[in-house]
Amino acid sequence: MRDDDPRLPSSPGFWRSPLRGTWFTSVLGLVLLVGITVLFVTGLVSYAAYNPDLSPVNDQTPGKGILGFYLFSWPTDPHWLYRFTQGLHVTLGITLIPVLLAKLWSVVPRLFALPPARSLAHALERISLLLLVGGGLFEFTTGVLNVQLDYVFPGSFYPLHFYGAWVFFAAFVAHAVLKVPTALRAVRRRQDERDGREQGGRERDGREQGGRERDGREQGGRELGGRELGGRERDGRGQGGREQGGLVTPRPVAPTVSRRGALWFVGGASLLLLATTVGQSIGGALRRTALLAPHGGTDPGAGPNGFQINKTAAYAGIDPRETGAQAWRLVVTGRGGTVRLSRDQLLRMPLHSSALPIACVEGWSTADQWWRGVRLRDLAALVGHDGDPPDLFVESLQRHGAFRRAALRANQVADPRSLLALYVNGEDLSPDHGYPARIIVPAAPGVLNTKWVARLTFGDL
Ligand SMILES: Nc1nc2c(c(=O)[nH]1)N[C@H]1C(S)=C(S)[C@@H](COP(=O)(O)O)O[C@H]1N2
Ligand SMILES: [Mo]
Repeated sequence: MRDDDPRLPSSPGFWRSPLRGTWFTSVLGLVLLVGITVLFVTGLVSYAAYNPDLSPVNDQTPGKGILGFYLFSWPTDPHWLYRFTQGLHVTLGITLIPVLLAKLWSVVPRLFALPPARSLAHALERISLLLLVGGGLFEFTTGVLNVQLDYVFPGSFYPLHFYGAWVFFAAFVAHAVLKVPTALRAVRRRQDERDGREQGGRERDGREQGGRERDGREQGGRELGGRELGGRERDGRGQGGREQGGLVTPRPVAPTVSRRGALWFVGGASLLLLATTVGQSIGGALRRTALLAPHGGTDPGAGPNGFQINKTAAYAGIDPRETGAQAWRLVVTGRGGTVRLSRDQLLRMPLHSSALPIACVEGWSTADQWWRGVRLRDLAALVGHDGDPPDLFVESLQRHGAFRRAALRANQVADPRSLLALYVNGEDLSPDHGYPARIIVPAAPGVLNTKWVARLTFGDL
């Protein structure tokens, strides 16, 4: 079996699109360089925002070990912080899907190239490519499935996505170190050519020869308009297919679209995804444009409680009899002892208002809502923590489900905007938004805003 038999994908002649080449791959690669770096950083930040180092219940990736070295105290300012970082993470991730796919398509001949390894160094390079391609597909797939299908990996999305991110990003950095110089050169050279062409006005002539086959060698290094390809070595060393790192086909079929046109197509697909996603993070009237948003189809209704609902009371198994005035008591514990408070007793405490959003890990968020309730630090003071409140462990009436408990950090408890909310937008909380009482904390991820709160324990986490 010869590796130049064009019937086999391992042969450069098997891949015949004239679009492939260093310039096309480089443009996509540079977009991904920036985009994936932002995804990695916002992803790590999202993980830190859960306070996983604070309490086992927040720690969705218990075996992370040194990968959690960077964890830090999530701030409470600006109050839209998580709304921004996670909206960016999810929206950007979805928007980059066409770029990722186009990039993989543009280098697919290299992925099939044989022999699998010519040397130890080559073997290592190909293993890193496997981690890169596999890791990239894995991260994008798990991310999209989690957002769209609502926790298809029960309890295990976080470790998968988190470990996957580290593996993927390590391979990504290695790849970038090797390829960025080439990519920058390819893109810059293309700019030189464009400048030269404008001056010389030689575009017309060049174009007439475009796509016409003179010999395989020349063709390999040629672009549709007959212009020289970005990655073509100036000194003319090597053959078309080789000098391009095997990207340029030695047997091009007639082009149906220019490289530039193909890029516009990829960019257009990205913009379409962006336009049908971003509304979920902006909210307001734009919510309705978020056709791809996971909860895009459900209408939260109108009125004060008419903003997005994640899990309904029915879904969480909250029995209305447990939340009534007779049955429900908030149990607050601290170093000074335990108090049990009815909703009426809470309403007689000093009430405060805060304008804060709900921002879910899935990327959607609400505009600021007006919450009214008792400050968490006032509740801490009630059970012996005056002045300097400690960490807080919150438990819901809910009996099953990952988000029925959460731990808040001392800085979150101390913030005067952090409330045990009883009202929203001037009305009692609706059952679905957590009646009789829920947590709301500035800048925090939605998971920390526990609904149907039953018990607060200050200190000793
Ligand atoms: N008890 C309980 N509280 C919870 C949840 C839950 O499943 N159970 N989900 C959390 C998540 S993931 C989010 S994004 C917010 C959503 O709040 P909302 O439904 O009022 O918009 O509630 C949080 N509080
Ligand atoms: Mo959420």
